[in-house]
Amino acid sequence: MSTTRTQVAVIGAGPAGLLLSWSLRAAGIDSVVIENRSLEHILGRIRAGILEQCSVEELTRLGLGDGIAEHGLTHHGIHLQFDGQRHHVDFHALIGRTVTVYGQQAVVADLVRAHREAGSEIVFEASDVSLHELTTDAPRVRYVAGGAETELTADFVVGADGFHGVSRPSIPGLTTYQRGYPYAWLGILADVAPSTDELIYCLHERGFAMHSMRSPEVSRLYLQVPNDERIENWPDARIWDELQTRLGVPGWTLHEGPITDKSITPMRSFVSARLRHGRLFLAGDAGHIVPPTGAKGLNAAIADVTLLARGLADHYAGDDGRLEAYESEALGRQWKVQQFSQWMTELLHRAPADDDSAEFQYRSQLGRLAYVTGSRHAMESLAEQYSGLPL
Ligand code: RFL
Ligand code: PHB
Repeated sequence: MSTTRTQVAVIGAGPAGLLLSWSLRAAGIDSVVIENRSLEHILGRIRAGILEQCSVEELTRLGLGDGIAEHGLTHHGIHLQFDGQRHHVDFHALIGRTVTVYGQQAVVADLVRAHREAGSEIVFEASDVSLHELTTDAPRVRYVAGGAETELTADFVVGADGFHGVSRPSIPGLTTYQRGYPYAWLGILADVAPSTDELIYCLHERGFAMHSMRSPEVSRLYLQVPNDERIENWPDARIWDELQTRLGVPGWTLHEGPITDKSITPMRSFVSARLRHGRLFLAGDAGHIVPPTGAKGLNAAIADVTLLARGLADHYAGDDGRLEAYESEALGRQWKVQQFSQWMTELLHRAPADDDSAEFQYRSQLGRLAYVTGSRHAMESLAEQYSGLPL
């Protein structure tokens, strides 16, 4: 077994791990990123689409803003559609803030390019990753890469290995809080110009639908489907028919095009009661998951990493205050994000027909949507939360 050393061992090369390692490099701190999948796999993953204003500012501050400036689409608000009518909520007019459409895939590609140019150490296709001696001041990570077993000793280990990673299960006796939802999202990417200027979130009698986008040439659309739905039941023509039905309003056309990707994602709210165990810190989806309706998962990962990078930089400068505060600050922020994501989700999804309060809930949701789109205070609150809490 070979042995090696770094200051911070980062588990996972998703947006959280790659950004943390990049931030640490900017602060003169060494790190090694250990990822169990291949580079091609992480570059091919299609996920989030919306960056909050603070996320854009943080990425730009770290020298990662060129792609966003060139290809990001600045949106001043969103459309909320219900009862066959579309209402625009103008965040910029309400509170002077915006969001940016820029795919997580592009964020990851920008990070990989920057790391490559800087010569960062990222180990891909590492297997058997395990964490050891986390409550000592010399925690270790063992893994196998290229057939060789390595033990990496560090000052700190950061678990940025997503919901299914090894880091969170390495915390003994951990309490977690969670809830599931009785529906899932069927998402497609299509080679067709978006039919809308800004995102449409729609509650229809037949369920939620959303029109998002990736670029002026590529649309991203979602449909609420039952939890146990199989993708084989959704040939392309059925997907477009259902999108036409749910999103259609008089005088507007949803343009169809070739579907290049389709997948079904279950929904979950999840928070780990702890984000720290000795010298292990959790960041991003490793510590919490939100349903995607509020567009918060990627942004929460960026927020965690921003807080953690500040704490680690201060630690190496001799001040542990912000590192000690990381867990409570990140969790405090996360619970605000959780309640918003849950609120958006329950506002816009149709309860399943076998729920005997489904019809009551639907009408109550329509009332809530009518209130939100009719009240400046409610729209300001939505705008403030959707465009992102300050970092
Ligand atoms: P990731 O992206 O899951 O990365 C974790 C990395 O760790 C690796 N890994 C391991 N590495 C080493 N050893 C192990 N044992 C490992 N186990 C796992 C994995 O291979 C992976 O590379 O977590 P991270 O970095 O915390 O980032 C979180 C975001 O990916 C996630 O929150 C968002 O994608 C959520 N999300 C959205 N967030 C937004 O902010 N805005 C959105 O519009 C938005 N839309 C979405 C979404 C997520 C979706 N899905 C598919 C879950 C839409 C969808 C459909
Ligand atoms: C996306 O474009 O993939 C997207 C946008 C907004 C959401 C979720 C996903 O709330």
